[in-house]
Amino acid sequence: MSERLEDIAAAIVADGKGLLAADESSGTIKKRFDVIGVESTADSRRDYREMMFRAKEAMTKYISGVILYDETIRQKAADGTPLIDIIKASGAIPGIKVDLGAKPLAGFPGDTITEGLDGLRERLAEYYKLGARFAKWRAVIDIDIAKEVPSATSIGSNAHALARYAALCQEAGIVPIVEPEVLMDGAHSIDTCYEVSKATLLKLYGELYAARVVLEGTILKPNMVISGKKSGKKDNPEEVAEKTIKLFRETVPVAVQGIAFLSGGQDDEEATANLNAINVIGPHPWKLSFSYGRALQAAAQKAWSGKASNVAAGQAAFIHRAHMNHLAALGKWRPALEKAA
Ligand code: 5MM
Repeated sequence: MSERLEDIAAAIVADGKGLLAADESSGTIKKRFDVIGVESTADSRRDYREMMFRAKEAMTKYISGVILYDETIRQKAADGTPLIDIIKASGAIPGIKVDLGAKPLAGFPGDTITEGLDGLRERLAEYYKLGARFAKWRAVIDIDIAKEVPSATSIGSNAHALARYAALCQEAGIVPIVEPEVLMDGAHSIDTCYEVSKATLLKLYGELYAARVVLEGTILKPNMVISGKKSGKKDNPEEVAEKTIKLFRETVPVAVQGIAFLSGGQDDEEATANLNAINVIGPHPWKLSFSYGRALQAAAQKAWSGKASNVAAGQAAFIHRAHMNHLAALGKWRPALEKAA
């Protein structure tokens, strides 16, 4: 495939395709495995991810690329085949999480700053040799208005780090997935989410411009505009779609190659319904697709539950969610398709 950044980015958001975010760090995957009663070991993590990467229908028809964690990009399948080769053989593009996590921002209680810029140039060169053609960096912006979270300093520092990361990626021939996640964990309203997301994206694109990042060779991985979980409010997909698109029209340059949403803790079907509603009100200047972690994997984890005898069931659950999100990326999903399956 072409090595041009623009072409790689375009392939990531090819019609009806999206990313599988399988880049849970060891701490996060342990939490996921705890829920299904599976011990998190190098082998269990390998078996679980191999199960997904070998789900042929999902990987060839619905998934354009996989975001990997450092351990996974170096791991071999049970039969000795490097996992990255299984991904490539299906036609999907391997990607890599390169941030080193969100840490408390000194002087700003409740805010975080994502770290990992030191030595990033060298790490990117190694990941390129290993076969990664895109990368991901996640900035985490929490909302707690009473505590003045997020601060302008947090938004500014995270946007600056994202821009430095993106420039280093492009220098290395790697497409940066730029993920400024405004969390949906708080008690805030959908309109507060819109305001904070707007301040974040405006700052982000200012920093990307200043860092001379070529937007055509980038993908934005944003949150949707949605009420905080603790607000107790479930927004209807049409409202989420209308407010999310309004936000992007006001902040995201048309030059950006594509937008691939995170699911952020939405239920599986909710994440699909919202993505579908967003595409139904198109056409839009960008492709709008998915880069889901939890919303693509939760059902598969449950069906698998760590048993070799459940691999086919785990793959079926993963294929189903990937298929539903493929349809949503095209604006062709219907609730009845869930029940039919
Ligand atoms: C898959 O989870 C990713 C890694 O999380 P940690 O660094 O906390 O282990 C995460 O960045 C993910 O790629 C995005 O948040 C999207 O995942 P969701 O589950 O929100 O769709």
